[in-house]
Amino acid sequence: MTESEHHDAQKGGADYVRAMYRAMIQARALENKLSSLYKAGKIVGGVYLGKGQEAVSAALGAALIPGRDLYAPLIRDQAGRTAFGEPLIDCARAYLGSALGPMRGRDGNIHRGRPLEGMFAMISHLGSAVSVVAGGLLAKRLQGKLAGCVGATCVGDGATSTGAFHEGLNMAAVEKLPLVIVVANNQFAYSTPNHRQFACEDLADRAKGYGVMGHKVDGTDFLACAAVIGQAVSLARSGAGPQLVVAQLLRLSGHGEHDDGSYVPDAIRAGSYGRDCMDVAEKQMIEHQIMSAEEMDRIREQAAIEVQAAVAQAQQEPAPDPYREDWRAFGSNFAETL
Ligand SMILES: Cc1ncc(C[n+]2csc(CCOP(=O)(O)OP(=O)(O)O)c2C)c(N)n1
Repeated sequence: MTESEHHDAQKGGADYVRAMYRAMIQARALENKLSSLYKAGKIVGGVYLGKGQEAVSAALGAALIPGRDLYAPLIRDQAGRTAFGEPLIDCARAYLGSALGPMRGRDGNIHRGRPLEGMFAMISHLGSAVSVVAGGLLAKRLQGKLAGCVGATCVGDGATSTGAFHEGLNMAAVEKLPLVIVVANNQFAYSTPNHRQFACEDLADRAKGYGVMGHKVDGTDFLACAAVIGQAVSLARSGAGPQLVVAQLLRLSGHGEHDDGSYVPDAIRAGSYGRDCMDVAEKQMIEHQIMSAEEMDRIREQAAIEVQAAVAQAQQEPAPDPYREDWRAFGSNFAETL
């Protein structure tokens, strides 16, 4: 978001919500395309979708200020990445192995980032992003650059059982860092149901134990996500310390495209968390006169064109040449950019 849109995010305003929706549509269109490419055998490695989790993801990404804030997205955060400003071509290039991509063709899918712009490369080790963002915020404080900044990450319910989650959140609470953790509780950590993952009634109750503010939201409710997650980011930015948001939802895909998610009981799929946040978004925006059906159609058409262009471009780009590649993590000029 731009600075002026950010003021709007603080109020849960229309520009923020519209930015969320645009990012959700772009992410859904891109991921549908990636799923087709995967099924056609054109993608090496896994494909991970955020279907059903886009409202939560976009609410966080759109509330952050690129270039100022820190953001550590997870595998289901294409919508958040897009809302934070990641160009679609970064994703297409990473999945299709282009040497011109952010990971220079050396990582297949989601471990990409733009660290110099405040977006960390994704870490597969569950919970680790919490420690990384907390550390990034502490580093900003030591550099005298923390004022007005927020550091945010989205994790799954599985991450909440890890040591890194505990250590990072505890440290952030003690240091009163402006850390926002959004837990996308899709009720299964891969195939492990919540009752085999934690024994507390609600993960948001843990906030009290850490001495931080806790929030709950229905992650399928588009406007509720905008209000609750937007407010959590504003609270962190205004000095209220770490914020733990627990969003209840269901992923409408498998863990990855290799997984059919058959361990999710039909009764849960048929329940209220089985609804698609995209449908909810469209209904709510018409009801609240935020966007017309025609405008949504235009956004969808534009997204389809942009996705097609990004994928077509990445498909014709070269793969890395192992004999000529510079294998250093950030390339030879990284030190000069610090
Ligand atoms: C520290 C750690 N332990 C185990 C794994 C293996 N692993 C990969 S995904 C996953 C489950 C993730 O669950 P969750 O975060 O709830 O996300 P979901 O796939 O359900 O959306 C596990 C256990 C890992 N990546 N990191």
